[in-house]
Amino acid sequence: MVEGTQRRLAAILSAEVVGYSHVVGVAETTKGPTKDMSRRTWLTQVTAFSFVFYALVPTVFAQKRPRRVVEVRIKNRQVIAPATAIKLAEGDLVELRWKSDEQLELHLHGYDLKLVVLPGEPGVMAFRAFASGRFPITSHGWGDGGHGHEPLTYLEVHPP
Ligand SMILES: [Cu+2]
Repeated sequence: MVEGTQRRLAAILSAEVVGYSHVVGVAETTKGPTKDMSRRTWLTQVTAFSFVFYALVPTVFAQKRPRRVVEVRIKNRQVIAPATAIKLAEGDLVELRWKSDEQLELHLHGYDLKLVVLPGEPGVMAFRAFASGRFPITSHGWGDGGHGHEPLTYLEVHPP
């Protein structure tokens, strides 16, 4: 009974390791117990290998691009920070955090994102910079009305 369970466990574990070693490139562990290695020692190694594999998974995913956060401040109908265009790299995960002393409706051209920002209530535009280029960001209205369409600033997405 116990023997059977152990055999099943070993079968499951070795099947897992065959799959994982294919990915990781470790062939040694998949051969099963050698003559001078007990089944228990082999099982221990296989289990340890599985743990190592799972421990590595978050590291692999962590190598993706980090989220870029840019604080943008508007005062007297002008972008005062950042002083120049908002510069990003293509593929960046972006979060533009807007603060304004006056209500306005923002329009990020190209990406075609719109956002109403109220004074004292920061607004967020979150997106992936999938397209490179120089995109104007305009206001579609200040306060309760008024339709300005002069670029407030530009979003510059640089190719990799
Ligand atoms: Cu517009």
